[in-house]
Amino acid sequence: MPRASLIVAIALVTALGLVTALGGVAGARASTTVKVADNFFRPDSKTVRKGTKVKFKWVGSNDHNVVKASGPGGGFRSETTDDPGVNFKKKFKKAGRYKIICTIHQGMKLKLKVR
Ligand SMILES: [Cu+2]
Repeated sequence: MPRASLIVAIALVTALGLVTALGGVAGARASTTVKVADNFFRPDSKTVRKGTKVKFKWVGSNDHNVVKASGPGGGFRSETTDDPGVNFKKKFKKAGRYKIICTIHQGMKLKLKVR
C-alpha cells in the first residue's frame, strides 16, 4: 500500500473512533437539572426524552421533598430536607405525563412530560 493511502486509512479509522466515542458520551449525558426553590420548582414544567436522568437541586432554605403524585410506573419519594445541592435523582424510563409535588408546600408542583 502506498504511504499516502496508509495515512488516509489511519486518519479515517481515527475519525470514526472519535465520532463513536463522542456519541457514547452524549448518550450518557442525558440528564437535566430542576431546581427545588422556596417554594416552587424551576422550571415548573418541562419535557425530556425517555431515559433522561433528572437531578433535583435544592437552592432554597426551606424544607422540601420531591414526591410523585401521578404518572406511569411506580411511585418515588425523596427525603425531606433543607440541605443545599442535588439531594434526589430519578431516571425516567417510561413516556407519559408526570406530576411531581412537594408535600410540604401546597401548589409546589412540576409537570414533567417524558416523550
Ligand atoms: Cu416545598
